Amino acid sequence: MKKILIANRGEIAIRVMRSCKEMGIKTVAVFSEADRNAPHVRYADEAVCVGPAASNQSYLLGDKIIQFALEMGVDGIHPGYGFLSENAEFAQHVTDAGITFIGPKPHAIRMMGSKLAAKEAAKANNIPLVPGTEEAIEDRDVAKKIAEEIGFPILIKASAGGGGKGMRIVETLKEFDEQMERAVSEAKSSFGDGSVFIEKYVTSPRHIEIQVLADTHGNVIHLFERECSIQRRHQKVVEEAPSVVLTPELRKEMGDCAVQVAKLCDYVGAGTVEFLLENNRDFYFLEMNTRLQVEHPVTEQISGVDLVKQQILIARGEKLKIKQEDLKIQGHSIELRVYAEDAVNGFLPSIGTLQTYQTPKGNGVRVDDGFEEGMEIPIYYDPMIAKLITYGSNRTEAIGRMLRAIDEYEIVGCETTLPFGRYVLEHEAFISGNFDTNFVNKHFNGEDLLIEDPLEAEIAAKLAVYLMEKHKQKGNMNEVIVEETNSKWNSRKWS
Ligand code: MV4
Repeated sequence: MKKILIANRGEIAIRVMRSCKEMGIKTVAVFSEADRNAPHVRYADEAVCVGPAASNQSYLLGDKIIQFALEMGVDGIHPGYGFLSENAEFAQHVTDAGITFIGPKPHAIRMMGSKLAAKEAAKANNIPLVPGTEEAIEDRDVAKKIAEEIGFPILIKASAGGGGKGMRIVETLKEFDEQMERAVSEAKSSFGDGSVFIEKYVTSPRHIEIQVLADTHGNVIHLFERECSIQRRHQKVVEEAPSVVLTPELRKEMGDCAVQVAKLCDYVGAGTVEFLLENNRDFYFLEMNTRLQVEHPVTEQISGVDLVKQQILIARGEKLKIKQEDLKIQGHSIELRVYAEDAVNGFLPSIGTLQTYQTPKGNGVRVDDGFEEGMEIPIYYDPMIAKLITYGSNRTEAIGRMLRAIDEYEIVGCETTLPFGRYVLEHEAFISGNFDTNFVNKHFNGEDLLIEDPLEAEIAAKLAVYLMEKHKQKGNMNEVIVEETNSKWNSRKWS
């Protein structure tokens, strides 16, 4: 493979090109009219404009991209994540054009794209699943009976969904019909497929995913887990590897399961198998993502493996040189996604021009970004500015480096998730590792970020709790405040 076209933009396009460059492979960037001056365009050896700003007129035009690839003598296409990365038809068209698709075969993409097909195959191989229906719901009354058997709350999921899209929680039988109707119509309009199924809603799990690599010779390995429980509206914000709760035994068990899932769809390339993990160590297979993921760098940091390089070697038909026994977790890595969003106001997009943009540097800090000072954040695409990744010999060191890097990061021109990241990494629940998928809802209020000084925040929180307790005892809040504030403030007995 001598020339690779990257059918993507931003940080991931640059990330892929970096590995290409290291391997002596030429790169071709594609870009929309909005990205004419973007860093990924300049980083590439050659670049071609595919169309107007809107994704469906540029980055999603698979056949047009393939046409350009043919004209430019490209022999491999890397899709990155998002856009065309999990489009089986695109993968097929690339192959039909005589170009290597750097990713799995169309049938694996298709099978894992259907959550029902994936679960059916997993079940046939004794992979643990969340209790639920095995087929698309045809009959509302049958479904209701099953829901009652499983026990509420239940989740309705779209078979063509994934990543939390088209998911609905049903708390009681009373809501069932209404939620089912909504789920089906949403699934139809969003995915063109109204098939839905039911699962028991696991209320406080951790979201753990396992990275796998599979070559074309039947060798499959896993590169341990990523802990991805810290999400808001099914968008991950903080990820880390390894997870603080996996024992070596559980890691092996989940890793073996992930390898089995990859084998049962004849997987090729880099993929991720998602699980829910309960407090009692029960785990369930959820779905498989048939692409390189946003958070792949934390796995690279702790395993020492360049995942993009491996994808390319595998696509060339080479045998995996890495053996499962050779892999060892080294240290700890954390990723914070830096979004152009205002966490104080419900994570609303906060676009603008990056008047100041200075990235942190130094020991154990990696920034994967696609922006530079003076650039405007385009409204057309995902508002992620950068991924801030830190590495340490242990978790404490990785956390310390992340907090230091957040302080060094200078962004003026839009709100970002950097202050939110600091809030998470300073939170007792995060530091102790005692958290689950409810972390953001349970522990975060936008207003928490308005208190700058952590000591001040701690004092305010403790005072509030103390005063509430007194209030309950005395019944008169004013009296409590005057009395207690006067007598206790200086002695800090409540701290
Ligand atoms: C679930 C679940 C609980 N029970 N399924 C979200 C992403 C997608 N891959 C699957 N997801 C979940 N599926 C059952 N049966 C919990 C999640 C989930 C989640 C749910 C609410 C709030 C945050 C979450 C973060 C990760 C996963």
